[in-house]
Amino acid sequence: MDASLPPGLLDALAARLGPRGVSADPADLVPLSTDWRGLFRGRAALLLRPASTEDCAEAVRLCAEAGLAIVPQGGNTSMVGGAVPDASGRQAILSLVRMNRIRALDPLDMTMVAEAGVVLKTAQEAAASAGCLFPLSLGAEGSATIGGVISTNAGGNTTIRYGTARDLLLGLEVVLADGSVIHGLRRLRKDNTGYALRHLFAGAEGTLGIVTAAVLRLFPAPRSEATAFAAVPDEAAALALFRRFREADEGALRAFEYMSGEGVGLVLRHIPGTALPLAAPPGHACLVDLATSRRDADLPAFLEATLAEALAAGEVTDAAIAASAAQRAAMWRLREEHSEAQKREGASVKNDVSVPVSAVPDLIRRAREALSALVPGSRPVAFGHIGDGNIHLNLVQPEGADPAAFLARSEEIMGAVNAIVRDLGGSFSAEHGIGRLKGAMLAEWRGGAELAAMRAIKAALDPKGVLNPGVLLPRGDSAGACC
Ligand code: FAD
Ligand code: 2HG
Ligand code: ZN
Repeated sequence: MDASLPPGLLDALAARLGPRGVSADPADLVPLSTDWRGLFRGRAALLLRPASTEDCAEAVRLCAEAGLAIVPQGGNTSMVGGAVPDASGRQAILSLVRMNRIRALDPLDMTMVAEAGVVLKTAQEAAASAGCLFPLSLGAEGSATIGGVISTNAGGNTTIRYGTARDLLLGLEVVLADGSVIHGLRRLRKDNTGYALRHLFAGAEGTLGIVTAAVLRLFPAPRSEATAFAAVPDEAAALALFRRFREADEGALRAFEYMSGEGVGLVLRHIPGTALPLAAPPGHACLVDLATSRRDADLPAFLEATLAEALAAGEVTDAAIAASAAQRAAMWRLREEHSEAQKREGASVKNDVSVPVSAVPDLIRRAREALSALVPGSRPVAFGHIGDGNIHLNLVQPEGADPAAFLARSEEIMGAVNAIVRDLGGSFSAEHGIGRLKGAMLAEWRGGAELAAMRAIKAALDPKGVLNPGVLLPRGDSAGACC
């Protein structure tokens, strides 16, 4: 146990949360104190694991009273170090993993009430078993939690059709920084009763409150699906292909993802069991994913006909259509394993940026040139949600280079991409958020009245600075002096 813990706090927490609810054991604390990318290695004072909203509220109240800061954590898959403590040893991790019940699911209301610790994939499966769809989907869905995806307003692969996590949120239960609870689990489609507080907590990264449960929107389950992996000549052709499908049947498009040849190559090299469904490695590729709940739809025929048109127009050079669910899953693996493959290749610097959709080809071309000139021998890997204008413009270290020396240039690398993004009217963080990584960028890009409004909201809801200090708002911007 850390000697700097306020006297009596551990006993009070243990009395309330029980033996499974509190740990000061380094074997529990250490793995949860490092982020998925290995960029932030913190030191936690305690691990709190409440099993109910009431216990969570009481734990927050006790910590706030004792002046111990709290870092909410779900699956710890944050790409920006938002869910890990700093190195002070004076922050407690509050993990929601024991709050993992689906409280209700109503196929007529088309809603699900899920606790914050429910894993995203479990939520998808629960919806499917009731003949419904919970559409949020991302590579980390086997670990990411409902509380985490709401708190980061996660996007992922289906945003073009269903929006981000915020768009899927009807109601929210939240523990505030003083331990009081907003009981907002309303299953209403229409509810104009004052400020839409749920939208404030979505994307707040645990700095305004702790999400304990949510009412999520469901959709009809698809009756027909069709997926293709297509080689395209360049980024402009990828966008033209996206436009072609959108114009042909926007309602059928579930996902449309872009991958550069470099990224696909890394997946094939590092991820066992992956294989290219095309005759030759593509310079650029798209994954086209269609789904509908219509009874009369023949999506495979529509996919084939539209790809044939694209082939004739020179937008596609080769394509494979999945003939089974296994083939569809194999095509998706080529996309979803991009992050893991890059991790196995060595150090990489990530740029999760967005620009107006029309500017994507310009963004990728200019960033590739700038990055190759900045770090000779490095490998730009562009991939992502092209239909949202959200491209992950990652830079993988030169082969054989020292990872630490390469990562030491992160700011310079992110700065080079951000300069282009700014010129194109884009955003420096499209879906991963701010976390501990991008607070300075937030101050630079959203300064003035926008940042002042954010500070005012933080000061109003968390005057002592108990919740996730050092995350989202840069240090010095938290209202209180908790840590
Ligand atoms: P954590 O990482 O545990 O936490 C994320 C943030 O939310 C932290 O600031 C944390 O303090 C806060 N938080 C967590 N739970 C709560 C809660 N209950 N109440 C209040 N605050 C809370 N993101 C995308 O948007 N799109 C993608 O396509 C995508 N793909 C990914 C692929 C991989 C392989 C990985 C590792 C990550 C990916 N991410 C993606 C990033 C990540 O944001 C998401 O995985 C997810 O939203 C995080 O959920 P989590 O439960 O792991 O949250
Ligand atoms: C994705 O779209 C995620 O796969 C992760 O947002 C992106 O690893 C990354 O940079
Ligand atoms: Zn993404």
